[in-house]
Amino acid sequence: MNFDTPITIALSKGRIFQQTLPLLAHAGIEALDDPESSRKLILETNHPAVKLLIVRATDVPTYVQWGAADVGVAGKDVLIEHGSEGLYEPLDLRIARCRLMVAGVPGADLAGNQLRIATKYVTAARRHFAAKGQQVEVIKLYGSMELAPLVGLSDLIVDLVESGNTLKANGLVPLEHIMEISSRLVVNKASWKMKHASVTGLLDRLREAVESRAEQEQRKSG
Ligand code: PRT
Ligand code: MG
Repeated sequence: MNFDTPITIALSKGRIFQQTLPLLAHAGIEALDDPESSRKLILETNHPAVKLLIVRATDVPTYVQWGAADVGVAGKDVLIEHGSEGLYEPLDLRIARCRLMVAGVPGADLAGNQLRIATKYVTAARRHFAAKGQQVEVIKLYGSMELAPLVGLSDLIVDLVESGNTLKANGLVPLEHIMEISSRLVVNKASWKMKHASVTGLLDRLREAVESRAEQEQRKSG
C-alpha cells in the first residue's frame, strides 16, 4: 500500500500491540522497534510517513480525539468510558477479546437496590444496572477491583474477565454477563476527511485482515 500522507497510529503496549501487529502487516506496515524492549514512544515503521505512538490503553481515544494521532486501537470498554466525541469507530478488529461481567462472592445478591458496585467501568456499570431498573451506588476504582467485596468496600464488582483466573484466585465468581468486549479501530473525524485516501486505504486492508482471520477461525471450528 502507498501512504503519501503522514499517518500516526496510537496503540497501547501489551496485548493490543501484539494483536494489532499482524493486522498492520496485512496493510504492509511493519514496526521497526518493539515497544516491550525499546523505551521509545514514537516507533518508526517501514513506511517513513507512518508512525506508531505508544500510549496508555485508556489514553488512546484522547490522542485520536484531539488529532495527535489519526487513528488508534482501543478496547470497547475504554471507548464506552471515554465517550465518542471527535471519533469514528468504523471497524471491530475482534482482538483483545474478553467479557465485561458483574462478579462477587459466591451466592451474592444481585437483585437488591442501593447495592454498592466497585469498578473502573463506571459508565458501563451505571448503564447496565439502569437498564435493569436497579438503583445502585457506583464506586470508582483504578484497579484491583477484586479486593473491594473482600473487605466490604462494595457488594459487587464490574470487571473484565478473560480466563476467570483472577476472580477465582480471589474467591470471586462471575455472576452476570454485561457484554462481549473487543478492540476497535478509531479514527479522528478531521483526519477522516483530510486524509481520506490513506485512512480508508488502511481501513480496507485492516477489514480484509479481520475478515480472513474470521474465516480461518470458522474453518477450524467447523
Ligand atoms: O495495564 P494498563 O494499566 O497499562 O492498562 P490496561 O489494563 O487498560 O491495558 P491492557 O493492555 O491490560 O488492556 C487493554 C485492553 O485489552 C482492555 O481495554 C480490554 O479491552 C482488553 N482486554 C482483554 C483486557 C483483558 N482481556 C483482561 N483480561 N483487559 C484487561 N484484562 C484484565 C482484567 O481487568 C482482569 O484484571 O485481566 C484480568 C482478568 O483476566 P483473567 O484471564 O484472569 O480473567
Ligand atoms: Mg492491564
